[in-house]
Amino acid sequence: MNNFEQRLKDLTDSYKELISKENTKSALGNGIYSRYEYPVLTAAHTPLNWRYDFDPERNPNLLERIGINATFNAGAIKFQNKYMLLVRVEGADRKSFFAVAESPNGIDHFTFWDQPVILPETDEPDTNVYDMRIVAHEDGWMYGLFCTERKDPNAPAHDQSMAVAQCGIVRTRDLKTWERLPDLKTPSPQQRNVVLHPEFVNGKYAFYTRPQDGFIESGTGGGIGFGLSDSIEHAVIEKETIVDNKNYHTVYEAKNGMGPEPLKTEHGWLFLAHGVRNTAAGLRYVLYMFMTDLNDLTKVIYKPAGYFIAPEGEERIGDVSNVVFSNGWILDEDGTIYIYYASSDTRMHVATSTLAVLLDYVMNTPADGFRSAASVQTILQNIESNQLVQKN
Ligand code: M1P
Repeated sequence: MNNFEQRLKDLTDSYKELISKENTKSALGNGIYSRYEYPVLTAAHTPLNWRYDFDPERNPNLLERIGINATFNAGAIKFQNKYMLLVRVEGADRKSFFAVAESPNGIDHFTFWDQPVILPETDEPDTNVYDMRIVAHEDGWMYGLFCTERKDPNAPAHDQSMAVAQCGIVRTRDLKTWERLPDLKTPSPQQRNVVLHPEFVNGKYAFYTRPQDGFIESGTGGGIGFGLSDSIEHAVIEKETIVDNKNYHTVYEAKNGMGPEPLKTEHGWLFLAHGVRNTAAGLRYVLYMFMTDLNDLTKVIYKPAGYFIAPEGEERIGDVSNVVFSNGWILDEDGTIYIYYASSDTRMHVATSTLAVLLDYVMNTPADGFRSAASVQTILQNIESNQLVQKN
């Protein structure tokens, strides 16, 4: 075997071993969800065919010609009985694109489809696209809402990072062919983390938004907003109502944003979101949960204090360290919930729970008292009720 053939064999063997690795639940957790030992997707999971030119004449040293940097922030949907992730794949050139990876069981054996999603563009080409939320709407389509980023036309020549983020919209019936619709229009100068509500509300399409003034800073905006549009083909929101605001001295002090689409339960709509606070080490992103009223989507009725998932162990390290981010989850017929989350803008993980357990968590975890003394009171009450339990 010559060097080319040997290297090809080594690459292929190592790729096959990676994608056939079984995932196992991590040891005793907090009872609310279980983490898994391995990430479900990394850059190394992307097909060799995307990265290598296999022609020995053109690529005698079998070099990687197209580098992939990360696989993260994936939308999720169950389709044709498979667990599908709409993955944000980021190349070494920093450009993100979408690709479908499927698994038979939701926790391992995730395999990318042969080619990335071919995303149609509007008249204004996207510079970068990322973080798709894929939602099966009651109108029969699957919609993908994502962030489309373009250079700010008002940026001075010395500033090459000023950008405008808006919400792009595509729809599909098979995850293969995608129809691009015009970008969402809202009163806010910038939008990220926009999610489509799965049902009509008063006969209109309902969106969760995240109004923000600048590309990174939410400024006077921030908070998870809500708005209605008559049409999805020309989606326009005239008025955004804040459902869940950023708040001083909480894990969502600097900004927050929607995760995946909310899940309908008998008690209310269940939400997973991310909260951001600033630290000396930079921004820290965690996930938190809340529930809104079944009939009034803008009314929060339960909200546990603090975070639901925070970065742990190797999750803390990556391209943008100290970040967990989720824009996809799947509720199975048996009540299992697969929460797909990315760590540090680098790789994808899964955590599993059940609807019953998450309802217990959201409805029975103490709310934030917003002061240290209130937190101590909550612990004292717990100690007192435990003493009663131990006496009986
Ligand atoms: O780097 C962390 C995250 O930052 C942004 O999220 P947000 O708009 O809430 O600040 C997004 O770019 C997201 O993709 C990224 O994971």
